[in-house]
Amino acid sequence: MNYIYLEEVDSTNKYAKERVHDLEDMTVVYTYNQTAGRGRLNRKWSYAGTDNIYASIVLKPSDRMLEVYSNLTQLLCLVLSQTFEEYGVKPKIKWPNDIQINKKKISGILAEAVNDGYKLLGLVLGFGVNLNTTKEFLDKIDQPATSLNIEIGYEIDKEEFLKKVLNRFCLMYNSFIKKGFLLIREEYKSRAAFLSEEITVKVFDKSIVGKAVDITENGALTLVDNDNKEHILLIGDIL
Ligand code: BT5
Repeated sequence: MNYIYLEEVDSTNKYAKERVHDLEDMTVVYTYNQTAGRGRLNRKWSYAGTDNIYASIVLKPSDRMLEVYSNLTQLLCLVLSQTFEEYGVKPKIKWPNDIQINKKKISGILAEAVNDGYKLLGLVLGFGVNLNTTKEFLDKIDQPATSLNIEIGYEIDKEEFLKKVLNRFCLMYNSFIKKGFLLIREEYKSRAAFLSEEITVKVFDKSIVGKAVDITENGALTLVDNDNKEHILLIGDIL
């Protein structure tokens, strides 16, 4: 892995996307001062202070987009969950891209692809993790949120946490690209929040209500609505 540390940046994802041509495969861009962090669909990732993680992994697996690349978010969700577990907590994955502890968001992932026509220039897998922050900060977020220090009661070494995540990711990455989501399906499902629960999923401007029954071989969420109709969702937000 190559490391690029930035003293301050607006967004590590934006930085990596703009320089994707020049960055090598398996490069991590990270900072402890991210001034304009981004979430999905133009949402924001709020800055929790210098003792938290703001990082983006640049990947260049091939020059065309394959379906398995869209599952890399889920691989990183699992890797982050397993890392949290090393600290004795029980994280849950809120499909498709959040990690929660005690039903509060502690980490989010933003996966983006950079293309030139049909050519894939690279993938940027960004993640933010709240490791050391305050209740005052978390209370200002517009959904329940938490931080590892608050969950376990002591300060977390951010460099060590980041290294653990990247080591785990590297160990699984090559076989994941070959074997796909199936490689981690059971591990992912065992940590998935909401399975067998009644939920509402927002897909763009449409809402679907139903029971979450499964995560498919491709990492899609299967929902069965009240008319017994099955919906297989590749994107969306569980409300
Ligand atoms: C995400 O989007 O959760 C993806 C977040 C990715 C952030 C990383 S940081 C490094 C890299 N560079 C970037 O610019 N971004 C990536 P989404 O699922 O859309 O969730 C966004 C929502 O999460 C917001 O609307 C808030 O409700 C909530 N949120 C924002 N900041 C938070 C925080 N620090 N902790 C917990 N929740 C937060």
